[in-house]
Amino acid sequence: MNSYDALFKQARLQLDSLSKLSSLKEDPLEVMLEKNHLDRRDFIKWAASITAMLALPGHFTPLVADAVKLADRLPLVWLHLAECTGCSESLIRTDSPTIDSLIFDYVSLEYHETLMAASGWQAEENLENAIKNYAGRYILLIEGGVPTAMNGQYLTIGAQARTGVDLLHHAAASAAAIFSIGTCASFGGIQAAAPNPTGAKGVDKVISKPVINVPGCPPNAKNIVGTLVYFILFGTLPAIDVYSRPKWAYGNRIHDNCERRGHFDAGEFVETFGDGGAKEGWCLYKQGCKGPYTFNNCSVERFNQHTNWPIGAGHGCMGCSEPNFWDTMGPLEKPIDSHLLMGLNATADKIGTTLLTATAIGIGAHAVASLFAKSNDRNNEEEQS
Ligand code: FSX
Ligand code: SF4
Ligand code: F3S
Repeated sequence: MNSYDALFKQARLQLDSLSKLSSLKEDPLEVMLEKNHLDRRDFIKWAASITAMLALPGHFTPLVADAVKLADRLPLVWLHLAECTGCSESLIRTDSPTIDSLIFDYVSLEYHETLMAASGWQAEENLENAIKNYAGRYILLIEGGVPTAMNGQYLTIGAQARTGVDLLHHAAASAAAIFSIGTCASFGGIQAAAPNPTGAKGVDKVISKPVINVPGCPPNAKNIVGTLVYFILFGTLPAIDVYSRPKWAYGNRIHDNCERRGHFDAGEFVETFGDGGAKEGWCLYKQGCKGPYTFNNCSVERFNQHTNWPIGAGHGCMGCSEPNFWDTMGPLEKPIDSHLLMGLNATADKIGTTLLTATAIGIGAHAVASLFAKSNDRNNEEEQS
């Protein structure tokens, strides 16, 4: 049996056991799609694109479709901590409902501070009921960093003024799976930028259970939905990289799949925003693009119903899915200091051949990787002290 056969079997067993649970929604998915003028063909096309995105072979498409239909069996709890709500916006703000956003109507979202109708005591009661009634079964999604200084007092929520860190521990204790949605929940985000007065941290630095990080400021809606579908499909967490990001989404560098890469290799750079090179769509490296040091799938999946993405719109990547990017990727519109990157910037002026470029970028990426490793070591030391 090859590994895909084993995965296929695992998914079939998982879906069979999910189908025995009762639905938490009134209408099946088909009815919801119909109400939004989407037909079965749209849905299957979408399921095929999710299957490809998860790096699964095409014959998994019917299983992915079944997994989505069974998404109404799993309750979701979504906590907001220190952040701007951009992650939720990324998912739901579209001019017409997409299947990605509809899936979040279809799952049983038991608690989400910005989407639920309830407020005040009623909202707090909803959260407690979800935690109690679905213990061991709900998926916990966290948006936002966790302020830990002053016993977490920098963030209090609700009438009882519970701290974010306390709510997180409480909700995480009985969760079946925990996803950190966005760079804030994954790595602390802008709140954790130096000097980090609130002691903001990523979720996995605060709780001891396994956490899947889905970073990006904000993350692509497709990466949020794909992570959810993967868990429903297999009942397990996906293969992850060193920063606990799913490899299917964060396994490649922006630079490797960038539409401007040919211009980088040819030494054709935008020298100032709005110049002739900018009009020709040349490489944004000299305008501070951090695509060579950033792992994400934006160039392939794009944003806003696949219309565009930062580099397509004419601005460099800011490295928003990397740990500590506010501190390590600045200045945002200039190349990282040459002393840091061992001469990559000097080389960019002279290059014209792919070989030289690839070598230079290899050195640069390695230098940044070591920088992150050092900065992570520093964080760990701080935590232990
Ligand atoms: Fe904002 Fe989310 Fe950035 Fe953070 O996205 S878009 S500050 S990652 O937590 O709301
Ligand atoms: Fe694309 Fe940025 Fe790489 Fe240039 S440096 S090819 S704009 S990712
Ligand atoms: Fe972020 Fe760069 Fe993508 S800034 S959205 S990782 S192109």
